[in-house]
Amino acid sequence: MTSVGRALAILGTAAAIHAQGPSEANYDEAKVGSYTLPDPLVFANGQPVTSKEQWPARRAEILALFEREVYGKTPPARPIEFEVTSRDPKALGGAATREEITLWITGSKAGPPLRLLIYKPNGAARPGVFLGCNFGGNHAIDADPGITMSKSWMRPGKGVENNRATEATRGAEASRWQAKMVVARGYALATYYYGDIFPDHKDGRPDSIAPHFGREQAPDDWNAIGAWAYGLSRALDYIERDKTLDAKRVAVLGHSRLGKTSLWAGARDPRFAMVISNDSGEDGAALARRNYGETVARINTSFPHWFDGNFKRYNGRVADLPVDQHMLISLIAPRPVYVASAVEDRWADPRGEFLSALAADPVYRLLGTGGIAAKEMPGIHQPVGSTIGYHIRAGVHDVTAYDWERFLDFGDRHMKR
Ligand code: GTR
Repeated sequence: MTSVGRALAILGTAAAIHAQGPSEANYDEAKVGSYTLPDPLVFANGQPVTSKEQWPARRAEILALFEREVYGKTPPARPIEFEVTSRDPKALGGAATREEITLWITGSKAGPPLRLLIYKPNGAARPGVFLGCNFGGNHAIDADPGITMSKSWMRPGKGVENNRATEATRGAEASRWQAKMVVARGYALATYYYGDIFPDHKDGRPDSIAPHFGREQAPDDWNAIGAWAYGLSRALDYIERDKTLDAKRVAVLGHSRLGKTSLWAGARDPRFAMVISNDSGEDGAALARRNYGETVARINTSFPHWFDGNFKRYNGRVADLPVDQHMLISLIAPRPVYVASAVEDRWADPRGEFLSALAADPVYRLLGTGGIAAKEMPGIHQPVGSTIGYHIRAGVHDVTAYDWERFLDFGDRHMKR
């Protein structure tokens, strides 16, 4: 190898390490160590939960722990106001009707608005909906030139200049949204830009919806993930008002930090009929106690604005957490939940995502569902599950057509009218 070739190879390795996260992370299964998970089916006072009638009381305990120690407390919902700002009945080559709706979600028109984009399949009567936040602005989810460009603050990235999206980002995330596939399968697709609700940087809070709820920032106050999830519930309020959509069949989904968000939204708001986590990793689907990939200390350092103040107390002390992420999945029971991983997404700990889904199985069984219906982590492209679905696919941290096909199949199984 020439010296230039060697230098490039080294650079390539450095880039690969960066993509996976900082080098202090453990990627050695032999070094994961042992851990004991808190039991979702034992009350705080040590009494076991033995019947499904007892579950709501235990569920309330677990929800309160996640609110206090992890994601922060969400203020009570305020009524929405909205305005439909555009409508095109011949979108996506005539397959869908595209609508844009501005929602005010802070109880007045003072706070930052949420701009919802919906594609409704033409010819489908009251379709179910796949709803999730997007990373790049609504205009990035499809090349459709009729989508309004986001003017909100954006993290640096390709086609983003001075923290604003440029035309170059139109359709940039189309492969992650598969709008045509979703409507062809008879579902509506609804999404909003997460940065509208809480700009995703450590100083984003003053420009978020949070100050409009008038609370001082207490250690258990909500933060970015709580606010993004609140937006999902308000989008569901709107879907309930739109009688052309079936609000009883809404799947909430998200990728990565937005997968953490969809799990939290689905855990809090039982109106979501189904919940999907894609590559949500640390403090999403993956077990926090498993020392593999990203850690609690790392995430709280990189993203201090995602979780509440109390959560920082668990940096380097995960064994002291009164919850782990299988209990977050348990909060969704008995509603269907789907967890998706990718082999090369080691930072998110694919095995930890599976084991968390598996550890929620006893709750799903107690509530009379089929649970995960698997004992071992399946191989690549071998989806498993009954009421808890799981797959691991080849490739990197992303949302792909393969993932969407599985989500839609799962939707067909559980959200058929
Ligand atoms: C990473 C973060 C992950 C995941 C990811 C993403 O940097 O460490 O927890 O959320 O970002 O959202 O893409």
